[in-house]
Amino acid sequence: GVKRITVDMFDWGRYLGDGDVTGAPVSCFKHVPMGASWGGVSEGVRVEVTNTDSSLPIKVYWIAGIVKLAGFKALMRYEGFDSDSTRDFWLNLCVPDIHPVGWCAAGGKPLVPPQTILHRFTNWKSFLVKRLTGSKTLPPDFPSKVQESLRVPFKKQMRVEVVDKTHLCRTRVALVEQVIGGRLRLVYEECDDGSDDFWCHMFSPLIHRVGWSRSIGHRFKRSDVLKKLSTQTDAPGQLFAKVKEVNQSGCWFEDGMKLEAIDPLNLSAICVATVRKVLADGYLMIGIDGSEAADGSDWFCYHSSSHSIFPSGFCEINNIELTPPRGIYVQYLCIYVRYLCTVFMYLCKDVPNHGFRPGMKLEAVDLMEPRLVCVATVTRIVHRLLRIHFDGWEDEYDQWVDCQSPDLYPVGWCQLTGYQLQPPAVTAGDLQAASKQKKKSQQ
Ligand code: MLZ
Repeated sequence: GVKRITVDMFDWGRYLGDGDVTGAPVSCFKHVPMGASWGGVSEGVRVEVTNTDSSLPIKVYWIAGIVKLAGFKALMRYEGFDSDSTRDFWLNLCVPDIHPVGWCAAGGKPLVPPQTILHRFTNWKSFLVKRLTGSKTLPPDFPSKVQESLRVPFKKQMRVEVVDKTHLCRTRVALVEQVIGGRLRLVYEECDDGSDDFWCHMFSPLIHRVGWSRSIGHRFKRSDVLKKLSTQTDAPGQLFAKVKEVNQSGCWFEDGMKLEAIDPLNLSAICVATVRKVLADGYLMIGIDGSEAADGSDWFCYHSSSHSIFPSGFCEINNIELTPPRGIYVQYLCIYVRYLCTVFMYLCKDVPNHGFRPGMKLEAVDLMEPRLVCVATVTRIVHRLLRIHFDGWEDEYDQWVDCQSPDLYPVGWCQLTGYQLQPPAVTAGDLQAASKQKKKSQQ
């Protein structure tokens, strides 16, 4: 069985250790702070950081180089330690007080060698000149760029339309109650105690400007709130993620067409599904075969360009277990299948050079409980589709997620934004092993 253990502070550094485990690079995540401008950060880059290996009564700095990168976090080694790794330390490169080389000199800050290696050299100045010549550092505006990229345009009290988590087929108006690192806590309107909330990223396909449902013909729960508070405003349309424009002339989706879709209620499964209703602007209402409520209350909306729907045959071609429809056998319409394949083969080819590799660690939202951002691993990659495993949890919790999902974050994102990170679940087996280990080390 899996049990959740509360850990005060999860330590990514210790978890990654000094082995081969890697974190997915920040450049894999275009929606995160610095995601589009991480290019210059690599192993070997030198920065000026607080020197914690000093007994001086004032704050002093020293130069350190990146030994290994894992998301926002870097394993650092003070200059002068060379191949000695005993004082290596992990650092989040986007937290304040990390500076490009030259910052101390420019601002008159003391650059003092660590005490442990003070005896190794006599002329530290010439040592530094020799070491730093030709080495790389961060761009001078790195810290200000980080601050700028942490800004979020969504504000508290803004109104949005969001999927109704109890009726996926419709949306409701909700108010932004909290903003952390681009993730929004939304509270449905007409919910007085604030308990009926929903977490999602500001670029999530589940949120829209107020008025969106009506404009495309999506079901909507009207709220009977008569008067908006003067503090509340509709979030401006340009804040929301844009969908691809689609050309609906000629062959297009029609009611009854079959396809394969990630089950929104069980993201570890790709299922046989049916187009139930074609809405405007390229949106589709989809039903998972065999699990549909008679009134259509479990249909859900995917845009036709969504990377969570696939042509019939996608799973077979890619050796993914397809969840067949529950209930009676359904005869599929081959003529549609062929047509859909043509449309989708084009979409499937649209595989960005995302950079994810199996085994990479990251911080991922558990979309079944979207408040939770968890320690996770990429375990499979099918074109642009990633299988995300939550460390310590059984495989049935796994989720299929598109490589550009705004619900995936690099190692260190929670620390950077102040979001709480869910550590790996600890199993009874782990605990036994840990206690054996402890006994062994005490002997
Ligand atoms: N309520 C659930 C949460 C599971 C979260 C898993 N995240 C990967 C439980 O505690 O079992």
